[in-house]
Amino acid sequence: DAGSKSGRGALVVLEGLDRSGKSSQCARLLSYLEGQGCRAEGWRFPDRGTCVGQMISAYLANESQLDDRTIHLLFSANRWEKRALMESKLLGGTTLIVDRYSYSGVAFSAAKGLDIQWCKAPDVGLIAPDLVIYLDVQPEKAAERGGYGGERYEKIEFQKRVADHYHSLRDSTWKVVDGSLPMETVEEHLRELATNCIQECQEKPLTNLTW
Ligand code: 2DT
Ligand code: MG
Repeated sequence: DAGSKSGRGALVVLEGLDRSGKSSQCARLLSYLEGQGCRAEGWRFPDRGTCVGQMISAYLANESQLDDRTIHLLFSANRWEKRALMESKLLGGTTLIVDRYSYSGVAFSAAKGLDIQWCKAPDVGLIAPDLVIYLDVQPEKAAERGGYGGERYEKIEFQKRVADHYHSLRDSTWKVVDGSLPMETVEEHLRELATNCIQECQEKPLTNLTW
């Protein structure tokens, strides 16, 4: 019974290319955890509901143009504006299942040619995830899945460069799950990974992202 004790919640992040199945799996994982009596919320970045998020959303829809570094900093600011709420939720015992985080920030901007260290810097001090699940799907396979929605970045050549950068960001908190497996199999893996993580981090203090 994950999360029934009084410890803090876990910060669980799902990462992967567009059409890798993140959003569906986040929703499935969330309803599973809730069904287990675990206090959990689903979050996503960019959070398009804030003022900064609306600027990001217009940029992604090609309704506005922004300099590459400017949009990078807006994505980071969009996480910073949620940091305090994130911390209070986690300390209050709520687990957060988050669809994209700082790794998307770095991988997508670095795929444009920006310096990786420069890309990482503004996210130093955000809350470090307890678990990062990378849904691994070949860019070609992801593109086949009903195509892309037409937002900026939803192009196969670009997604291939993003995949390379994701690869170089992997560290010990990452678990790579084969996202081309049947949806139910992926779901099973995620349930197990998340449940273990929630149990293990209850007594651990929150830490900050240092890269
Ligand atoms: P969604 O399709 O998941 O809404 O993402 N992105 C996302 C960045 O370039 N930097 C970031 O920091 C984040 C969180 C990935 C919209 C697109 O925004 C990209 C896809
Ligand atoms: Mg998208």
